[in-house]
Amino acid sequence: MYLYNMTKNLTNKIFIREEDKFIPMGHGIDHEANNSNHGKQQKHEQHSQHHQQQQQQHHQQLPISNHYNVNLQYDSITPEAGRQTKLILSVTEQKSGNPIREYELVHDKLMHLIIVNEDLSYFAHIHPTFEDHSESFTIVHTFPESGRYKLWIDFKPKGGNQTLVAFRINVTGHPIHKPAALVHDRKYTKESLDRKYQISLKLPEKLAAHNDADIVFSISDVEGRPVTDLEPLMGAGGHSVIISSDIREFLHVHPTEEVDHSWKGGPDISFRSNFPKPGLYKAWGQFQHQGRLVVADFNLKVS
Ligand SMILES: [Cu+2]
Repeated sequence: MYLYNMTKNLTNKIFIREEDKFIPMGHGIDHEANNSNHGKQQKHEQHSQHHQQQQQQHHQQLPISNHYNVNLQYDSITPEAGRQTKLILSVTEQKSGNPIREYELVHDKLMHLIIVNEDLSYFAHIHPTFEDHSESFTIVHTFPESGRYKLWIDFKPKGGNQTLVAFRINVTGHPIHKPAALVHDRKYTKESLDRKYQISLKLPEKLAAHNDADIVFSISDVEGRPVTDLEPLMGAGGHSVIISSDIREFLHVHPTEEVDHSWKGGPDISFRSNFPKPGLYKAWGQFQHQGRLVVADFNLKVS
């Protein structure tokens, strides 16, 4: 089902952008509060390079009446690399066209926004803010390079269905991003982006599409000592987002185990995933330790 955005240009500076595709829950993503297969998810942000995740679950296709339209507007009209772009997101009930003004928390946030570029070399997970008495969420974001980006927005209207919507946008300016194809590098131990941790990924012997697979992130310090006092991130032991190399499939994965606020854990955090099709994917794992966000990414091949 395709949504589209209208141009509602009140100031001549705000322009509603093309929409991509409405993704019914259960198609590539899943979110559900009480799915036995996942526990939680988390999200976090880091400045200048945000990362976050969510979880995936299995959902039924929603009745059409419960679908929503989402408008993405941005200011300036042409997002430019290295410059702040204000993103404005508003949600309306598809049938009535009424704006949605109340939302439920999903993983501790009212709305999650994940941004990647075309080759998945850039990843951000940020949380637009909802102003009281407002009809829209806003966030200011700076795209690092020009090129094509894809945005996924995840939210749950009060009493409604958790919804994931994707948009594509083009960013102009410099530097110009030079896309590099994702490769199956078989590197399953990496340093975190801040180089303070070592993260290993343990995979089943065979990752096959349409089968549940437990993927396990194991977090150690730089000397290889296992970290056993990870903290909850977005109400979970960690978060993982997995996106296919063609940037069509998006999985929000939550750990298989739930945690409360006093939780300390690690070094292993397990996520149950179900890949919708064979191919190459990139997986980001996000964790929190001593108040710091720990992020690493891996490339996975699914047969
Ligand atoms: Cu989020």
